[in-house]
Amino acid sequence: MVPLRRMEKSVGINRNDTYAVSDSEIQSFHDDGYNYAGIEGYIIPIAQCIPACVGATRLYRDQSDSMNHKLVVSNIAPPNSVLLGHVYPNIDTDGDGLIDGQERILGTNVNNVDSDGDGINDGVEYPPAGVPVSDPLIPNAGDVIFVNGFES
Ligand SMILES: [Ca+2]
Ligand SMILES: [Ca+2]
Ligand SMILES: [Ca+2]
Repeated sequence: MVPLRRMEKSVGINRNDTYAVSDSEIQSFHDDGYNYAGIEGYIIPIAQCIPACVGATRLYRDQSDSMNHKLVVSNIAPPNSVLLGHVYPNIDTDGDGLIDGQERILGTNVNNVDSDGDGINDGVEYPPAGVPVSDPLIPNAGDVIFVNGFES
């Protein structure tokens, strides 16, 4: 996963946005007057989804308005757009706190809240944000990576 970075540029009372996924894009937009504004989310790089990531959709930067770019989630390229990468819909089939796309990347089961059957839910072992506490695919207490969130 790579960070999707928003960049903004004030033009009078308006604010224009664009989005960058690489250092070279950030530099190029910065040279054009945009300033870094923060991470909007994480996307799967283009090269990791060839030929396709199951269930993922393409994310494009629509540049039809040269100043104010929009994000478009579609498998059909809009005119004047640049493919940034791939995204998964915010769907958590088994309700364990990890969206289906993240479970596919981790190798855990999208239809089972506890893939390794050790009594601890996938989303607890590998929280969507923060530090993983144990391996959601190894069903032993001995697989603990961090105890109470701290390195033991
Ligand atoms: Ca899930
Ligand atoms: Ca699961
Ligand atoms: Ca488990």
